Amino acid sequence: MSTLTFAEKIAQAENFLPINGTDYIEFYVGNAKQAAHYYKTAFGFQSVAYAGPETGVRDRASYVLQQGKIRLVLTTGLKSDSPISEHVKKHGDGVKILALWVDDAYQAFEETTKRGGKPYLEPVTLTDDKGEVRMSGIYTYGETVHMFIERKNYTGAFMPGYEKMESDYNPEEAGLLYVDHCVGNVDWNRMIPTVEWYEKVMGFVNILSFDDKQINTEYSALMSKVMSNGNGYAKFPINEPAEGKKKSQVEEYLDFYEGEGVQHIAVATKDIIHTVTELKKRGVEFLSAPPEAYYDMVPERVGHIDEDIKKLQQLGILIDHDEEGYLLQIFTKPVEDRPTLFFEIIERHGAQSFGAGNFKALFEALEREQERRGNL
Ligand code: TYF
Ligand code: FE
Repeated sequence: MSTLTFAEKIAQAENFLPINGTDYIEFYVGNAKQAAHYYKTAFGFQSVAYAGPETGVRDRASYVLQQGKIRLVLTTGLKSDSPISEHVKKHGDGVKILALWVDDAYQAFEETTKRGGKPYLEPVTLTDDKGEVRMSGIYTYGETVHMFIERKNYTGAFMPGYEKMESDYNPEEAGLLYVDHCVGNVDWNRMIPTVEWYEKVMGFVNILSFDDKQINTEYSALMSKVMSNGNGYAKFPINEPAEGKKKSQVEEYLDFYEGEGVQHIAVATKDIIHTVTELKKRGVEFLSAPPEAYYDMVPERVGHIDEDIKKLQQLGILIDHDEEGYLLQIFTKPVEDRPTLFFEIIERHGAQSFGAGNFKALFEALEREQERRGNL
């Protein structure tokens, strides 16, 4: 076991790519209008901006939603030959862009491409009467992209090309605050090269690792390494399937996404009991709760927590801890018909880890779903 704290580990990252946080996450979907309605209704996101035919964009429609600091962009292609439609045809609805807020989008492109990053978008400067946004982008795993977004003095709703969107339909927020981490599933034997890519191209460091011996329930074998930038504002765990008794959950994802991609987005809340109660009321489906015995063990396994364990149990919220504190987390079922992307809701009380103590209970719940889908 390493004796370094998380803060000491991330301090070892290089800083040629200063990142201030997640700028937005863009999904390519089959019907952005309906997807936006779902994220507003079910998750409590608010309408912010729109781009599409009405605003002079001919090939796509994009809805920008926000809750706390989390910005989602839901984009659909308007013609079958659009790269967006091609992406949806292959992968189904999924994450195309993990956009990072940087100080300098031109420098970010220069620094990452000279270290081997594959260009997606050469640096551009977008301007309108609200100011200037600069952006560039490189590919990461699969067809997924990291966009680098530099916001100088921009005062518009989102960025040039988008118009502020006012809606008469504004369901209340559910307490989601910021993106905690985004996990990628990569192919067999691709975890190490992907980790090395984040080290070399992005200057990230590996802060945690789980091998298949730690994460091997009856079936759900996988390996995982968490990559972080130097201030911990960008954390990307990378999963690879591992050989188990039956099909790994990561393999199920790869089969249905038809390639590597984003597996889950973890969003933080300060009141997980309120947030999960709200989300359930609005129809968000979560993985089933672990058995009674799991909650009986909590005082012994985790020690004192501020929340009422009975309430956590009723909602199926999981509890874990590390040297620095504890965390509460719960996972939705996939939010598409393909068993691909899902969400994690997380509340941290000091703990900077990812819930390894919950892996057995969590992966058994995941396997119950895999079984129901006939993919075990
Ligand atoms: O991000 C993480 O590492 C945790 C645990 O398929 C996890 O949320 C890892 C793999 C997985 C689901 C959750
Ligand atoms: Fe997670």
